[in-house]
Amino acid sequence: MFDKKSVDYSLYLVTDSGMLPTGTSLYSQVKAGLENGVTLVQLREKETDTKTFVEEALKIHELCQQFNVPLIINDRIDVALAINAEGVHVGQDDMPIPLVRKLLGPNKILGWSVGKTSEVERLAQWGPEMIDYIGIGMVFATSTKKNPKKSPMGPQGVIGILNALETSKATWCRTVAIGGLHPVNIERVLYQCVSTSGKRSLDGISVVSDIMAAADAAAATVNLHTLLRKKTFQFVDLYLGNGELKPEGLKNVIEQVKQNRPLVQHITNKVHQNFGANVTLALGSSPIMSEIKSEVHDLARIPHATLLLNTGSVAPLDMVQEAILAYNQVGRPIVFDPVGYSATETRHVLNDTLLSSGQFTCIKGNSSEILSLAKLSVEKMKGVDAHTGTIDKKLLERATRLVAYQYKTVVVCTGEYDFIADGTVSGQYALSVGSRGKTVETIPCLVIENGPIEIMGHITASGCSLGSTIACFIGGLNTNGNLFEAVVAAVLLYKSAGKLAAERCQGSGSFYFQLVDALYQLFRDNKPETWTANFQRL
Ligand code: 3NM
Ligand code: MG
Repeated sequence: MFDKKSVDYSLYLVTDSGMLPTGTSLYSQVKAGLENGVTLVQLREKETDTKTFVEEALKIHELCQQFNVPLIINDRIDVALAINAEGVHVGQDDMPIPLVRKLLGPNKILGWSVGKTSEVERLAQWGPEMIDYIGIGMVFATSTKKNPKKSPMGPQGVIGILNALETSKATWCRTVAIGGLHPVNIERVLYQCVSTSGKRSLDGISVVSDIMAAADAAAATVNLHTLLRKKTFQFVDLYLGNGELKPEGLKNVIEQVKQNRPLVQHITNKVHQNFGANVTLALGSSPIMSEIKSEVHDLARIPHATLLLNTGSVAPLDMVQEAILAYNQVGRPIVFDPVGYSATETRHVLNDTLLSSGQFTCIKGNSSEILSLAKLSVEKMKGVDAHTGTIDKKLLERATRLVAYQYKTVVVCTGEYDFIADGTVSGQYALSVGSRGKTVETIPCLVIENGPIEIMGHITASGCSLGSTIACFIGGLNTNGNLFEAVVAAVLLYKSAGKLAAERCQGSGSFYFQLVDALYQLFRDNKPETWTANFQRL
């Protein structure tokens, strides 16, 4: 007997006969899926006439029953009732939900396509008798859905929907993500899409083309099934600890950088290019300021290659996205610096697009940028500079933690106080259950207090070059080197060098050169015990 309370939403196949490879059929593709781990099927045939639809539905229903898998019918409530399918899925422009439920009765599954938090509020008002699950989308751009009325929401949009379900107490409602999901991005989606409270993660993923258009649907399904059962996303070939810092850690980081001499590809703004290259050289590393799309995969494969992506002025979007893909594919680090995030609508959209294009190892921003990313900003940014109001340390700590947790990355928030939080949660993810106690409040976080270095603000690209420094240190680690340790070492060294340079300089011009000298010297000496910057755990 079918019980809708115990449905497994983890791998939800939605059909489309319009994309079948030659030699396959709707039936054969669905069968291959069911034999290899599909847990739920939706018949979604937009172009088929009613007679054929019913015939197909009967055959597919019989097939699904052999595997004890429920069959959902898209949109056609009449067809669902006629063949006694287990449920119906409708979109925002289809029959109103209360009417669908009235026709279906209480025991059938009713699914709804959702893209906005206001839609979540409505389903919460209807209560648990109405919607059983939602398809959250579209996550990424897809050519499967013709003329979509919405744009891709990215993993951060999915988190917004999960949060809305919690806020409106729709605890019964199950969730799957849909739209442009493929093995290249599924781990990242499952990893990042945890509600901010840590209590809820996706119950599954829904795919059309990844299985329906696959030449080998069985292999495609096995691949998806494996990703869903994996528990760890090792997105970078480093140790994703839990904020661990060993006594010799900082010194060790620099030793590794000296030995490995990382290649740091900078995709960065024009003002930063020259200074960033010199800072990189001062830290025993090799800069390359390449914005050539066709070489990113070759560069990413060079041992210890690391990408610094600074959005102050940007290379063509497709080039940058290819670079993100290239570094992600080979598990090499990406440091992201969202310069002027939310200063203008254009920058906001651009940075969000890039943030949803890959998994970043570290995000570094000034306090305004991190506050905006955390959606805790009180004022709109003026240009690309950090805000100048009074410093609310609790708010900055909260913002740093939030961004780290939501993007599952290490975040550096710079200013008079620097905050560093590690939201990578050891790369762990799980369906449904959220983060198993790892929350915004409990992830590792520390503050570095080194006093203001006022003259830093009188030269260009001093913040951007902290990005270069972090990239050199992360990139220089051995395989399984400690990511958090490298980021902390980079910020401490950079701040200490800034202090030293400020004492030695005579003005902003000589500060510029003194800063390179101080970085060179502190790196070469490698005596963290002499650095002026210190951290405190929070
Ligand atoms: N619904 P693919 S996106 C059927 O956003 C459907 O509601 C979407 O196809 C939504 O896995 C989508 O091939 C198509 O990208 C998903
Ligand atoms: Mg529809």
